[in-house]
Amino acid sequence: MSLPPNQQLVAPGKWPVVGERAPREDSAPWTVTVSGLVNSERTFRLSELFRLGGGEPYEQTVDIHCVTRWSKLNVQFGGILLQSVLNECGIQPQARFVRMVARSERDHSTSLPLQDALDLNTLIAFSCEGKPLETIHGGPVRTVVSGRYFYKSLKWLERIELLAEDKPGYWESETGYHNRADPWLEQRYAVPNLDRRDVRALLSTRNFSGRDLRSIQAAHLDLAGLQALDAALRDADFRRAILRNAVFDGANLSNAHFQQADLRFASFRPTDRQQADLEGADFRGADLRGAVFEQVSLFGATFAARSQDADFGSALIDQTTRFDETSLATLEATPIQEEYIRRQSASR
Ligand SMILES: Nc1nc2c(c(=O)[nH]1)N[C@H]1C(S)=C(S)[C@@H](COP(=O)(O)O)O[C@H]1N2
Ligand SMILES: [Mo]
Repeated sequence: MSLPPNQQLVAPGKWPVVGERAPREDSAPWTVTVSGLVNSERTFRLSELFRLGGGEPYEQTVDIHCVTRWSKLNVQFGGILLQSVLNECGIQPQARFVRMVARSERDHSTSLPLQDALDLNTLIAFSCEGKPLETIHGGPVRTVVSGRYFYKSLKWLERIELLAEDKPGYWESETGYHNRADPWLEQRYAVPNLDRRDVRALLSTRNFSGRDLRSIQAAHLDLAGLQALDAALRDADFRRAILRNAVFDGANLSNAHFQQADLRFASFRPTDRQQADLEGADFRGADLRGAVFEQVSLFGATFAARSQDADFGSALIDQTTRFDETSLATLEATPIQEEYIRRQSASR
């Protein structure tokens, strides 16, 4: 079994839902349109699309790696290769990128270099483990790209465009997720350009509230009492930082690095605007005594050291650390983490 760096397995049978939960409501029959740099633009009804494969679905076993650090291995999808659909339409020589657009409220999209998409055997999937794909996981039709973080696999496929220039997708442009997304190289985030002087000034005020400070480097710093309400702090590096009494209410801390940080009496609660988000955050070796977690999402977060990495211990949690049931429920897919927290917070 092989897992890319800093991923953890979900419990057998679990498959977390990430991002949008349903397609756009639309009474028109489902079609998939191929447009852009193709010889003939085509709109396929689903039955036509399925038949392109020659009647038999193309079966592919895929390892799912979510950027928020959970993985699910050996999932069998059935469908038709993107290559087969594009062959049907004729690829023009100037085509360099393929963009997939969803039938969803926000016209969710993602893109890949065309050559990568073909080399990775991108699948247009309509079944999973021999059953029709569930709506919540992208049914009736989604793409599945093996060898990339799962945000490159689009749910509810409605449009495929071949382009000469890239048009980065929803997560890639809104959230700063890496456009290449290779899990083996941990390409989770593109590095944003924060002005170094601004950052230094902010660090000295210890007030991050409302700021966009994705991927900020704050390892080893003394930030006791930090105010970070509603701050955007995805991928922030707080390793070994002193964050005693820090207020992270409403902050987005997905994939933040808190290894060995001092988080005594820190708070992760909702604000009027939003709940705090700790998906994929890493708390190994952090001191969480007196810390409060209320209505936060903890999908993929790590508290208990995983067996494959001995470099950090587990988080220090005791009966003074408070997790509400809503927060603990989000760890359902990784019961090892949930059990660790329950055991430690019950201990004396
Ligand atoms: N249409 C659409 N596709 C999407 C997303 C989304 O929000 N909308 N989220 C992406 C992300 S981040 C992941 S991890 C996977 C999640 O798929 P799942 O919900 O079936 O696990 O879908 C990807 N495709
Ligand atoms: Mo994801």
